[in-house]
Parts: sequence; C-alpha cells; structure tokens
Amino acid sequence: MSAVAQVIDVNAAAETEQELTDGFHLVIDALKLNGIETIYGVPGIPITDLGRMAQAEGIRVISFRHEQNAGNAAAIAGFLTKKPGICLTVSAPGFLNGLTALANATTNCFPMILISGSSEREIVDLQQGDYEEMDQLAIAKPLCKAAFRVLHAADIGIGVARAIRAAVSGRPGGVYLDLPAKLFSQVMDADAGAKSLVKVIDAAPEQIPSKAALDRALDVLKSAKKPLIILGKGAAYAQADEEIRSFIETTGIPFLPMSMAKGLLPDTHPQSAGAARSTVLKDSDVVLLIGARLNWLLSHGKGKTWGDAPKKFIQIDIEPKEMDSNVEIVAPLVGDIGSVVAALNAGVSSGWQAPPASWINEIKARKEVNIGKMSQRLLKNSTPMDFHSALGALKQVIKERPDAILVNEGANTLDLARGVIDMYEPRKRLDVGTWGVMGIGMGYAIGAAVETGKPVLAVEGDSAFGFSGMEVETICRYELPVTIVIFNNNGIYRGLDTDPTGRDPGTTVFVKDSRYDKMMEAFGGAGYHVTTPDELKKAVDEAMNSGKPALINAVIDPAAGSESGNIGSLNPQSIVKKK
Ligand code: ADP
Ligand code: TPW
Ligand code: MG
Repeated sequence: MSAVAQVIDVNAAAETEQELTDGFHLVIDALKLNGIETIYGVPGIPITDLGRMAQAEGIRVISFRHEQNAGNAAAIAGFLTKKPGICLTVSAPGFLNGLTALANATTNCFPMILISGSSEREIVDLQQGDYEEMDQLAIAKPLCKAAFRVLHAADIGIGVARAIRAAVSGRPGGVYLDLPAKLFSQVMDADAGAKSLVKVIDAAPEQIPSKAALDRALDVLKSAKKPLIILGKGAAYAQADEEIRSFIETTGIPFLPMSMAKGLLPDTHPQSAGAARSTVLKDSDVVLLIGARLNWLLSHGKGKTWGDAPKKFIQIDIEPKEMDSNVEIVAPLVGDIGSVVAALNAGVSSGWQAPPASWINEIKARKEVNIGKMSQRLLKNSTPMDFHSALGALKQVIKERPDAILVNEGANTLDLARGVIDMYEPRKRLDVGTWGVMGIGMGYAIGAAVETGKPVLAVEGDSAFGFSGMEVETICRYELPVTIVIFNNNGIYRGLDTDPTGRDPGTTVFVKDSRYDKMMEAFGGAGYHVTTPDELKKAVDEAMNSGKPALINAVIDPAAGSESGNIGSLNPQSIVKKK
C-alpha cells in the first residue's frame, strides 16, 4: 500500500471511531447534570423519542392523558422540591395545553420549565402552514418569567442552564424552553458536547437584607400592641420551617396561615389564629407578612376586612417589586425567607417582650367560640351528608395521618375543607392557589405522590374533579398511593339549578347521582360509594391502608352548598329583572 493510501485509511478509521452525540442526548444529559430526575409530559412528534431515551437513561418519565395535568404535576413538583418541575409537550396544541399550567405556576411562584418541541422555524416564520405550526416562543413570553429557544445542539447546555436558573432564582416561576424538531437530530462530537453542558451553581442564591432594614423591621414589631404574623405559601416553599417556628415561638406573636402555608406550624398550635381570622385581620396593629402577597386573598390589605384602626405592614419577600403593591410597607425586608428569618431570630434571641396578654386573650376567646360552633356542625350525622359532616370524617383522617398530602379543589368543597381540616406538617396542603383555578387536582396528586412517595388524599368537588378526572388512568398505570374523595353534590356549588325554559339541564348541574367510583374501577383501582360519615371514614382508611389507587364517591346533599363557596360576593349582580 502506498503511503498516501495508508494515511487515508487511518483517517477513515478515526472518523468511524469518533464518538458522536446529538440533540436528544444533549438535552437528557443537561437535565441529568442538573439533578432533574423526573419529566412529566405527553408524547408525540417531535418529542416521543426524547421521552423514550430519557426513560432509558434513568430519568423517570410520567406520561399523562392531557398536558395541563402534566404541567400541574411539574409545577407542584417545583413547589415541593425547590427544583424546577419539567413538563414536556409536543408542538402547538400540546404546547397550548401545557401553557395554562405554566401560567398558573408563574402566578403561584412555583418553579417549572415547560419544554415543548416546535416545528420548522423557516416554515413557521414564513407562515407556510407546517405541521402544528405556531410561534410558540412569542406566545409563551407574556405568560412566564422567561422564554428561550435553542437552535444549535452546542447551545443546549446553556439553554437548559438558563431555564433552570430563571425558574428558581429570585421569585420562582415558570420558564418556557422551545426546542425545534431539527435540533434533536443535530449531531456533534461527543466530547465537545459534554464540554458544552453547564451545571448551574447556586441557582437560588441567599439574599439577606441590610442591618438597617432588619433593625427597622424589629423596631416596628417591638412597637406593636396587637402584632400578627401572616404566613403565605412562599414561607412553605422556602423550607425554612425551623427558623419560622423558632421566630414565632420566641416572639409569642399569633400567626395566621394562608391556605397552602397551613401546617408550617400545626393548626392546633396555641399561637394559631386560624380560627379567629376576621378578628386578627381587623384588630391587629402591626402585621408581618412572610411569603404572602397582599392580593385579593387578603383583600389587598385594606377595606372592611382590615378594620378602621391604623395598621403597619412589614413584609418579607424575595421580590422587591412586591413592596407597596397594594398598601404602604413601612419595613420592607427584601430577601430569601430562610436568611431573613434567621437574621430576625438573631435579633430577638434575648429579651423579647411577649405581646400584651389582652391581645392574646382576645384571640383565644374568639377561637373558642368559633371552634365550639364548628365542632357541633362536624358531628352532625345527617343523611344525605352535608359538607361539614363529611369533613368531620376527613379531619379525623388527617389527624391520624399527618404525613399524608391533602390536595383540595372545588368551591364549597375547597373553602369548607380548608377551614375544617387541620394540618400538622409543612407543605402537606396543596390547592387551587392564587387563581382559584379548577383542574389542578389530579396533576398535583400525581406530582406529589411521585416526588414524595407519601400517600395523597385528594378532596375534590364533583365539578373540580372533572377538569382532570381522566388522569385516574395515569394514577392506576403508575400504581400511585392516591385516594380521591369526590364530594358529589350533583353539580357546581349545588345540584338544584333548572333551565327556566324547561329545555335543558340547568347550567350548574350534572347527571344526577353519578357514580364516579366506577371511573376508578374501569382502570383497576378500588371504587367506593358512601352516604354517611362513618362509611366515608371507613372507606378512606381502607383505601389509604392499601396504598393503592382508590376513588370514593361521597354523596353530599345537593342543597348544602352556597354559590361560589366563600367568595360569592365576587359575582357581579344584574340589576335588570327580565319578565
Ligand atoms: P399566599 O397565596 O399563600 O398568600 P402568595 O403566593 O401570595 O402566597 O405569596 C408568595 C410570596 O412568596 C411571593 O410574593 C413570592 O415572591 C414569595 N417567595 C417565594 N419564595 C420565597 C423565598 N424563598 N423567600 C422570600 N420570598 C419568597
Ligand atoms: C379553570 C369556576 C369555581 S369553583 C367551580 C368552578 C367551575 C366548581 C365548583 O363545583 P364543585 O364544588 O367542584 O363541584 P362544590 O363543592 O362547590 O359543588 N374554570 C376554571 N377555574 C374556575 N375557578 C372556574 C372555572 C369555578
Ligand atoms: Mg359540586
């Protein structure tokens, strides 16, 4: 062989031996490098193989029946773990189905990343009608914290890193990552590919306010005669449980948990003002907000709910723009809750004066009256059950199983369960959040079961359940320890509406006496049909002891609920009466 021929031969061998990687593998490697263990999604062009390969590479891939539920699972994974939950969808319609969950995550300050495959850029941008054509990046942008598109395999590492950092740093939220179909089969040298990956260092850096800001806050708090601490879901998210408990117990200040902050300290804690909510909002003089916004859920910090007495607000939040958003914040503490509360703890460690006894006693007296009234209603054994008698049974369930995760949605089913069921541990109550959105139920239940391995009890209005009900198949397929209780009152709020013309069913009612338990049975799970509190308690216990998927259809008096639960006053009223 000539020398020249020999050289060519060697080069050819080197070329075939050169290791290659491609877009598929780089996306998976980038996620794995950053500790992502689970992907929630729905397969299809162009991401079917991405899901398959991710599964083969050891990532857990949970396939749903609808992207919104996969997105909700990812969002709640973010809330529970402080790592972004990943939702993977196909282009246009799949992307849009996931987008509601992304927007909801952003609104609730949960970190998640929606990764969607997309169509040919050249065709999309010329609007030539590609398969599932849509300018997804442009549509996602206003609905999330950040949106990125990766066009070159060599940029996948950077793209994934930016998405992760954007989701969890500062105020957490949703991020969109657009991956065009062509990217997945782009090939590059494996070594260069590996070098292009980025491990995100210190994704959510500690942020500590100045000494001046801390002193200012402590001075205001010290001046209070009737102090109150409000804990929001940001406080639950922060996982600063011990610091928060220590601050509250050292200062002796009463606390009021927002819905998803319940359990940060037990609802049965002597300092809990949960059962005296209206009194403490009205009568307090200094309010310390920890990871709670003064939005509609707190009547924007003003008006009748807050009474006439002058009030001073101190606020701990990672987002500077949150300060003064609704009322003046006299002592802003911009920083991460863990660091800020630790710094406050250092400031109150010696010689802190407990709040005046008159304030503590006022709250105690109000609590006793309200708890007394409530316990009467919980014990009622009426047939059909009303919400309270059914909830009496579930209150007992959570008392006996404080580590179970409670998912809750509906109107009456939500508002009454929130008030009745005491929570004992942090991040165990997951619900409709800032938007009051229906449809989070099964997604949150699946996400919570997958991320924590804990039993999940989903307490669902019959309407609320319908928004994500098909995922009972997913729950059965992955054999998740999820027990669903449907409060079946034949409809939305109540089951009694009629069409005044007599033509159709009323707008808020469903098929009477439906048997949701049969849906679960269709996929191999256990179904129960119960009509009394005792039967309900027994069925839930049996289901939760089994650790297997179960659905309990709990018959509730269709006349028991009120329009929109606790927020009926938000309904606009018509003043024109048609004959
Ligand atoms: P809730 O609905 O329970 O009242 P919100 O969702 O209104 O709670 O408020 C949560 C707040 O917590 C948001 O303003 C968010 O910026 C803030 N937050 C989230 N995580 C942290 C954190 N680690 N440190 C400080 N603030 C945080
Ligand atoms: C995405 C409006 C608020 S509550 C609710 C609806 C439809 C259902 C209430 O009926 P349910 O509960 O669940 O049976 P109960 O116990 O009172 O009978 N679409 C979305 N979100 C919301 N919030 C609505 C509609 C709504
Ligand atoms: Mg209902």
